[in-house]
Amino acid sequence: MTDPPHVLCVNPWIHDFAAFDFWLKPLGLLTLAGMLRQAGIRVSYMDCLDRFHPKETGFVKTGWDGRGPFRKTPVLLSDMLPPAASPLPGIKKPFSRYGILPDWFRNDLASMDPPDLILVTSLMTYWASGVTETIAVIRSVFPDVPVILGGKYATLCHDHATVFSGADHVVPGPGEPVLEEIVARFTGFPLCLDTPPEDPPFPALDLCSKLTYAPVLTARGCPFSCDYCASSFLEPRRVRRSVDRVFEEICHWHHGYRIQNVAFYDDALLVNGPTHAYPLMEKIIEADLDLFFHTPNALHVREITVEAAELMFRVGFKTIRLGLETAVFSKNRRHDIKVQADDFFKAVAALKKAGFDPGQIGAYLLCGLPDQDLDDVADSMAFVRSAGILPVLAFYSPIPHTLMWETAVARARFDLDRHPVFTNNSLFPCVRSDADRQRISRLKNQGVSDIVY
Ligand code: B12
Repeated sequence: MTDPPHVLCVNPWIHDFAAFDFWLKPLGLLTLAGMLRQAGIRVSYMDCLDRFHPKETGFVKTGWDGRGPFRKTPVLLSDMLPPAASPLPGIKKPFSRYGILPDWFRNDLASMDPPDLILVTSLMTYWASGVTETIAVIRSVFPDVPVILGGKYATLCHDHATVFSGADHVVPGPGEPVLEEIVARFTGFPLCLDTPPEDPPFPALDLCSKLTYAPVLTARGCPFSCDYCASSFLEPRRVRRSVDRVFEEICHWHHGYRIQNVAFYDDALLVNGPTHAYPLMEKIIEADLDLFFHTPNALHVREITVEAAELMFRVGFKTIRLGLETAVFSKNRRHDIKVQADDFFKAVAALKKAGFDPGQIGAYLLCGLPDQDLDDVADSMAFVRSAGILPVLAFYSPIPHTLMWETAVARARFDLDRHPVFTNNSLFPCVRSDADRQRISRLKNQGVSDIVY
């Protein structure tokens, strides 16, 4: 092929027991779309999670912070899984497809100019069946167009995705280094990208039908290797973007698209703050931009100095989430050794002194770990409350390629290897007793939930 190909990028449906647009955008796929577009490729985008689809009537609700609920269609879990996942354990929770209706998607595909190549992303591993359903609909409209799958499910469950997703090719890891090769192999077009890896074009968020917030990454990767987390497997190298470029990107969405809410997707936003996040915040304060910032991913407690807290308050951070994990400091911490009680109190004091209202500050606590004593969770919640801020429970989801995976598989109440859905955190897969699961539900009601289950 000599003419540049037409590439369709697709964000698949979510299949889950609950889901919410918790500042959830396929940033990686849209970054690849931005790179292709910059290289002169025609790029289309279809978002199965579009809350603002033209066929949507009277449903669209959006909070002041840009978040909102997805359309929800109940489906049967058993219909959504391949036979290999059977027999299903007795899961009673209602299961749903989140996003636009399949007919809308099918019609949108059928009425578009046929693409030469289709790139599908994947976010949470346990949304795997949503990916399979999305690819099946794509196939029904474009049986001969190559479908390439990438993203988190493709990376963390590569073998499973290769067998069950229905894609022609499943690509693990970051897409940037393999994009030229994929386009050449599946379309014959000799794509030439000349973007430096640390400075790709802005993600093509403008392809979304409506933008109510912008996700922004200041760096990729995390310097810590907590044993429940896949970050060091997914992003083995920490790569920081230039402060000027991140500032330019924030201004681009703010001025060009009237975006006021920015969600940082960083794993470790404040790490090396004095040479990275601080100068960025100073630039934004100096430019007097009227912005609200959110950190749905935890901030490291030890990085919250008086200076960091003041900058965060002045620049417009609205929701602060601290990564505490547990407050049972006396036991041998299995996860990491990031935080001690003193660090935590110092961080909370710095945030309050800077002007944050205690209601804006929450601390994530892990709940549902293999062999976890739930008294520890209850004690940790009390500890967080004693500092005058909110306990936010983060329910454990076992992730392949993490240090904790083997233990989770051994302790789980389901066969986790059979299908990623069994790792879904709302099933509390590693909490074996009914009484403990009921207790978790009670604890959940006493804390704050960031994600609506
Ligand atoms: C930002 C983030 C979030 C954001 C939004 C995430 C999003 N857009 O999906 C928020 C804050 C909402 C979030 C929430 C949660 N998260 Co989170 N999150 C992340 C984080 C830190 C970065 C993800 C990201 O955007 N990376 C940057 C972009 C550029 O990467 P990317 O999208 O993967 O794309 C690249 C490649 O995958 C590839 N690629 C992508 N698509 C395609 C397509 C093709 C064709 C190709 C070739 C390549 C390709 O190329 C891209 C560019 O390099 C990751 C950790 C990490 N370091 O990855 C955890 C992570 C994804 N989250 C995780 C978890 C557990 C959660 C929570 C469940 C936490 C909790 N207990 O509450 C919630 C659940 C959310 C929900 N149910 O709605 C887990 C995933 C677990 C899983 N089973 O899959 C991760 C891996 C962290 C961990 N603990 O290990 N998260």
